[in-house]
Amino acid sequence: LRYLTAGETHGPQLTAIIEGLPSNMKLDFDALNFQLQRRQKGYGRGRRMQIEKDTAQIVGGVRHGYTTGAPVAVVVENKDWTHWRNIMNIEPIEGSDEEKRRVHRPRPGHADLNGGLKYNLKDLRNVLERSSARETTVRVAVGAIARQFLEQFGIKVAGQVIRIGEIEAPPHNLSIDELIEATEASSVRVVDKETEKKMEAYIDQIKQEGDSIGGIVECIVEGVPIGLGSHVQYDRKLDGRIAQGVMSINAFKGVEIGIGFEAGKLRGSQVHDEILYNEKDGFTRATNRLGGFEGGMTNGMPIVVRGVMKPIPTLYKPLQSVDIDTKEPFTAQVERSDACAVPAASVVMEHVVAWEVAKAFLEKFGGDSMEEIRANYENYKAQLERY
Ligand code: EPS
Repeated sequence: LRYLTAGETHGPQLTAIIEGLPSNMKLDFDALNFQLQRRQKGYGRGRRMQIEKDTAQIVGGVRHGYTTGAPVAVVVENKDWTHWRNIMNIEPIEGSDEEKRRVHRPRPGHADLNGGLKYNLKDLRNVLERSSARETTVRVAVGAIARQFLEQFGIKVAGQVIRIGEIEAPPHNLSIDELIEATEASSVRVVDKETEKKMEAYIDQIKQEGDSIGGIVECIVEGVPIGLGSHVQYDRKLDGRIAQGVMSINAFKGVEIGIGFEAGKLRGSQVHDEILYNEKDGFTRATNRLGGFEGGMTNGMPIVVRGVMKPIPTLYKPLQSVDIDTKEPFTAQVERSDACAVPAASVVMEHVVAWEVAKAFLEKFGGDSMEEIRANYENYKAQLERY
């Protein structure tokens, strides 16, 4: 299972091609678009989200609502493109004002300068258009398909915001369904209403000061069978692959599984999850500090992943930089940005994690049709019971 994406933030569309999905998988188009809408929400988003109405068009690999086993092609239009037609035109245009609109002032924290130097591009728009977090739209579309696949095997994915800047959400012990319901009803994807109010006020303050703010998000995957991923080779360790996926989300600077960095402060006896057994559930764990992983394999406990997002670097409050033409210093001035995109990033992370889990699931139970995969899965479950 693999996919590639293409498309620019102000180009006509974002495109993804997914290869390796089985045949006979029912696709719920409304559920797919619901995930795209979730990504667009969140307190602290900028004006761009009022322009976009993200919907996925499937343009290959699906017929009468079911996958055929052929590559699935997904397209999401950029409504904002109509305002950028000339600047983003693919063919050269006569009398183009493109030179005047050239971006030559790199923003600290963005891909602008590194990308310009590396690809030898003197218009930094050619870098920023692709490095924009707009691309996460189509990654959510892809992940939403993976999520639907997982749901057919009783696997559920949830996400929540743990921190925005100085404000931390208190712990809770909701079930995954309750968590999904509570975060869905929150503007900042937290359970606690008091925290939600504090976070909103905090984001307002940050915005007013011309600044931006990041945070920490968590993803939980429940219903995962024991044994996804493998200890035998570095690139088969599923926790490692999830970490790569999460780090690849725009602006993410760190990942942890389970108690993560806390493990460096505690003793072995305080970290490891004791093994229990009962007739009904088989082998279980007393706790889940290791976030569902031992030896790069799932252990049947929920997968718990956290990621930290840095504040968005496009600031109203200018930072010092250097013009690539004149080599003179300047302070960047911008027009449009998200003061906080942490709630949206939480939705993105759910889908990035769902993708990695679906991929590992297909590697273990792989088959060309849903029927074949289901038979392999049932067979493995029976084997676990007999063990
Ligand atoms: C982004 C900048 C903003 C965000 C964008 C990511 O876009 P624009 O430059 O058009 O105002 O709104 O996010 C999205 C478009 C999106 O769909 O999430 C950036 O520089 O990364």
